[in-house]
Amino acid sequence: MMAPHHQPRVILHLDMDAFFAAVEVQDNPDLAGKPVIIGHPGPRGVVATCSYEARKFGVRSAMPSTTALRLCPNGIWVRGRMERYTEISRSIRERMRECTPLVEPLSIDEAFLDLTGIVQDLEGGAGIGRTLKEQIVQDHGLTSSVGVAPNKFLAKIASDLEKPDGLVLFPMEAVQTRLWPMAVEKLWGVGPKTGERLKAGGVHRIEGLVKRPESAITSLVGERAARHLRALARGEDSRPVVASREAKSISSERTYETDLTDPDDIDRAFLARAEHVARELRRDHLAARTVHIKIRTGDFKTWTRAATLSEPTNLAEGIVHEAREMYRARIDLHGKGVRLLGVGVSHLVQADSGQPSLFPDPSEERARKLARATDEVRDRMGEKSVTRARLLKKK
Ligand code: TTP
Ligand code: MG
Repeated sequence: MMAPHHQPRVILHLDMDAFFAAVEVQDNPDLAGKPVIIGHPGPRGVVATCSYEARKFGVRSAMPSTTALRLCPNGIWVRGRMERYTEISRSIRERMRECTPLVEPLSIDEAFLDLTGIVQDLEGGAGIGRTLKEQIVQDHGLTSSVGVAPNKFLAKIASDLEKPDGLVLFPMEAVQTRLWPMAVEKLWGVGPKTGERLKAGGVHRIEGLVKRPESAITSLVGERAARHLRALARGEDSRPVVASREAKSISSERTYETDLTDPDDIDRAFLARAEHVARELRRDHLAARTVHIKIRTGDFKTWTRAATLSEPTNLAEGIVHEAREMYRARIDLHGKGVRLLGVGVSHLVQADSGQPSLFPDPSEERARKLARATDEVRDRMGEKSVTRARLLKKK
């Protein structure tokens, strides 16, 4: 049942504390109380996360390992074990789904739950939060932090307020006292650029967005962003909690007038389909865990293959890499040409958590920036305006 619109909602956000590091400590008690850093300490490595003991030295997620080594020379480095974290993440999600079917995972260690109609008020939501936290301790020995509020934005702000092991209720009345003093960067959608522009205009704290006249904010960041940010600053956010779209899929296929036989043409065809799918994903703020391909030859024989990525992506690069790999290694056309070629994705997850990627790497960051830039141009100039050089190149 959908709740009537006027009924205040009860939204819960849960985020695990120092997730990867806490799992390693749990699985190896020798590490307890020590500065544990997850990542590879080599010159090109980055920190995935670290224990709170290591944070005291200034070590942070996404920091170059060389910096972390300098800040915390006695840190204990542990290679990440993604399968283990995924396994625990799934089990926690199951616990969440015992509370409500409306669970929206944001990343491997956080999710929103819509408890409207299941509990009466925020207090009731906090009760569920307490139970969930206890269950996760019992199941896995891990602590988490929970925020309960009338919407997603405030719930996420709240879960961060008393980390680790926090449980914070954030009613509308707390907006002035607890939200307004925060730095503008705390708002969803304020990246470094927007942050700079706001600060250059003298808006440092969230309060400034509300207290200044709307026209002043519009002149700094444009009309759309101004409206969006001012609503958040007032504590308003009407986005619904959307149950995980793991069942949904997106695909793109094309039939060719003459069968493709040249490996370069086939490579290009994969890229074109992957670009299409990646763009759809980004448009819906989704990322995919599984890539599918479909190939049909002139004699109507059809092959389908699927593979799961180590982490979700919405970039053409990641999708096409996996697609070509499956084609090369797992399909043998016996010399026949390709009549139809399709690329699809499934196991979709929300991509707009504002969190940098797990194990970020520079080439992926570049690809992400490029995708963002071409999306922007296409939004303004139309779908056909930007095409990868690789697509046009005719050998
Ligand atoms: P976070 O929830 O951002 O961090 P955390 O759980 O380690 O610590 P906190 O107590 O502050 O919530 O991210 C969850 C996991 O995702 C984290 O344990 C490791 C991974 N991660 C990366 O691999 N790279 C990153 O840049 C970030 C931010 C997280
Ligand atoms: Mg976390």
